[in-house]
Amino acid sequence: MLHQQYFVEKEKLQRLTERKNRKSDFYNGIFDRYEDPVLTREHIPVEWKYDLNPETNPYFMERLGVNAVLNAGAIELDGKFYLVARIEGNDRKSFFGVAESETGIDGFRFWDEPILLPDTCPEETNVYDMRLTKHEDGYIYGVFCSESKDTSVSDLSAAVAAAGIVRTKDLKTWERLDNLKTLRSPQQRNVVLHPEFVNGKYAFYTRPMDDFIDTGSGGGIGFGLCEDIEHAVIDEEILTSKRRYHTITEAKNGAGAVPIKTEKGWIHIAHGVRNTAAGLRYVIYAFATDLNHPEKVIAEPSGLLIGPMGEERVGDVSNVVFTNGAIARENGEVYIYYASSDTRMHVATTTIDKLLDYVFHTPSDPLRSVDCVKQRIALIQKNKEFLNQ
Ligand code: M1P
Repeated sequence: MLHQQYFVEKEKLQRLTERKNRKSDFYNGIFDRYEDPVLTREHIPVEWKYDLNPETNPYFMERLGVNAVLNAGAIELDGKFYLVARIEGNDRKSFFGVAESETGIDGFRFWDEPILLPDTCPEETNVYDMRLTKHEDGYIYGVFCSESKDTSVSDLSAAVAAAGIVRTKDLKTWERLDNLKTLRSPQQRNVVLHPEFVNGKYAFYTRPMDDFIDTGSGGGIGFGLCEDIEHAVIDEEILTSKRRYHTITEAKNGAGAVPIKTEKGWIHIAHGVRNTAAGLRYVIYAFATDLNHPEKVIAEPSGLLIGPMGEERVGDVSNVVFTNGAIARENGEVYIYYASSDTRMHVATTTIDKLLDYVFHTPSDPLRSVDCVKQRIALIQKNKEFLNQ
């Protein structure tokens, strides 16, 4: 007989997935925030955590707990919203699971089982942060971080990050391709595949790094081309959005969602990191690149688009918001999925029109306090003139 608590846990999960999510009263005219997260560890099916047999689990104990659900890739297929979330077990290892929803703001349910990726890299210890690209070649590609122990040094926590690549047509059957090789960067994380060919080649946004945590000499988000997606090799990486002193990207930055194509350019939603006395602070920012040269930045508004607020500020890695998935619909709606503090997933909604207005009409960062004050006084004076008309 099933343990009584099984029904209690099932009922809790049912209530959670049926709960309607509402816009919060947050306002900035750019995007809407929502009252509830869209995916949390509480969304994990009971069968993924408990052994239901009372003979082998008499106390109905969690056998394989889940610590966090975060950093999800996102895609729309046949009008439904899909997230491929990073699920971190209590054992610190991450894996991927597909959750689907009709609305994109609530009702996300995980499929029956997590994704079992083809095991082609024996040295790979951890996988996380998949970006999903609907490529014009007809495949859906998943590019994720493939992490292995760095055996060349004695430090137990030393690791090597590389970009793993899988592809699918239905999010069910996954084919693993070779990890991306970047000949001039020893480590890679936050790699995103561009949805179109560029000069007949596959194009990747990269994040050149000297080290697992520090980007070192890596100057920002990179961009490189490769001929063969099945054995992807990038020789030269050129810089797109650069890190800058005393900005939100000073410590590092990285590509986030797959860029959104608009009539005025590609809109990128990325993350920027700065250091503080309380540790690294991660925020989300946006910029636009040229339609024909997706590596060339043509607009970069000042500062952050989304910063951690309220309860978002606290979690396993506090003071972090991070995105690796957004859905832009035919009707112009945009759903930006972001994780807070490496713990849970949220959605922010906006439109292509609003994002374009934001990216092209928000002033850029003048990089010095005195010039920032001048920028603000110019706005105030313009408003005075307008009000006195
Ligand atoms: O802990 C915050 C984020 O740290 C990493 O991002 P980056 O490579 O820019 O430092 C990633 O590991 C990410 O998963 C994590 O959310």
